[in-house]
Amino acid sequence: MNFELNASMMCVNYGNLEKEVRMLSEGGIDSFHIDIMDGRYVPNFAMSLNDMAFIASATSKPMDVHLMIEHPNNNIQLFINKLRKGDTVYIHPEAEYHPSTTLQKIINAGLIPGIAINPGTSVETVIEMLRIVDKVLVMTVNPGNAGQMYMPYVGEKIEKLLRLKDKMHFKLYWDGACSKEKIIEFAPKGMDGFVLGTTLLFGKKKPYGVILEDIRRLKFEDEIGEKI
Ligand code: S6P
Ligand code: MG
Repeated sequence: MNFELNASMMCVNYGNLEKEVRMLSEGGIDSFHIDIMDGRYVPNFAMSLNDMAFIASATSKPMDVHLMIEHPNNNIQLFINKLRKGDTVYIHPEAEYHPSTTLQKIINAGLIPGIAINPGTSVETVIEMLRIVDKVLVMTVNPGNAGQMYMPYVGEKIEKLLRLKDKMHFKLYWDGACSKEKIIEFAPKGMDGFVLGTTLLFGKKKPYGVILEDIRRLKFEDEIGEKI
């Protein structure tokens, strides 16, 4: 089964960031998920520009930048300047007056445009943006912190987005409380990737490579119940 695994870098050991990046890279992670916060849009300050720039300099794998900041249009160029082709920038549409303008800046810079959808945000309010983004990040927890509870009501919205993704040409990613059970349930339905944090990847006393390999070897069932 084909899906990406992204490491939530706000969960790593900052005492040894370079080694963490190397171990994740060698362990087979697909991209580095960078949670940028401003203390206003969300009640936290997880990572910022310099953390992102250092991680980008320490690996050739893609950055997956999740901007949880108010009015990203005001500062988007700072991030764009430090990213490379193939990197993704997600904005939260409700944090911006004109989200399509900000997305256009991301597109013009040759980066991959994405939107992040909060648990309380409905598909209907972002439908036009689905036409212009390449990626959608579904928040399955309230944004701001790692180690939070999965919001079960988000499941129905994910099903809705899965039905739209081929027609509207976007890829769908999971962010928050991602467990093996959720990957087993949603990967076969067409989810393109999962952000891994404290639930599945960090603080487990097992090498990252072993955990990532275990996830890729999970057994999935297709619609007719056969192991694939
Ligand atoms: C939350 C952030 C996420 C978390 C990730 C952590 O605001 O966007 O990327 O870092 O969800 O994973 P977990 O398994 O600790 O919930
Ligand atoms: Mg995130």
